[in-house]
Amino acid sequence: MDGPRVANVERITNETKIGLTLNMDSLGAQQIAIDTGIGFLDHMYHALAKHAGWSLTLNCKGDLHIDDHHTAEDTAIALGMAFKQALGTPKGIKRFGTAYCPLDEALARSVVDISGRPYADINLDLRREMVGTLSTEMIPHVLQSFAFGAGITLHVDVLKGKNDHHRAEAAFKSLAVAIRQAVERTGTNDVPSTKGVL
Ligand SMILES: [Mn+2]
Repeated sequence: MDGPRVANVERITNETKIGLTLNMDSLGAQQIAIDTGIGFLDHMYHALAKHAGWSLTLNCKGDLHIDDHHTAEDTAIALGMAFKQALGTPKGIKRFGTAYCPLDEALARSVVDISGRPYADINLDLRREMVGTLSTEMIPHVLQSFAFGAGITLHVDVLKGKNDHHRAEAAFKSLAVAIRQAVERTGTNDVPSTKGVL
């Protein structure tokens, strides 16, 4: 049995100062503490970590006096970097993951491929300008930035739902469950690619 897949990331720019620790194998003993200064973003990262089976601490001091853009984008990049770092060489994992998650009337679908090729197609169709203090336009951007930081292929579609809080949260939950499936260990040392490398 291999040890837990962990990463520590510190990412400091003139716009944001981020500290992050990730343990992808802590189901049953999860510790999650998120503080980005944007409540709804914290809620989304918490949902992602919880349903992916991660322990995650994420602190960000960002330039929120400007707006939410840098904080939302940079935390997503840092989380993607941590994911990539924790996973290491993608061997002995399932590679693909698909999940549907409902939240009341909302229904979201996420499909991931731990491909090493960053790609994101995100369709949330959010209608409000803001959810809490997070601009809704940043929500698909967060998912895209995570995918690019992680180097994964990600398709997220919200298929139904009238409430934007529900639509967004269902999207993050479905991403979490799809990722949990994709990174699940197969018990082999196989590289899941016909190319022999990912
Ligand atoms: Mn909620």
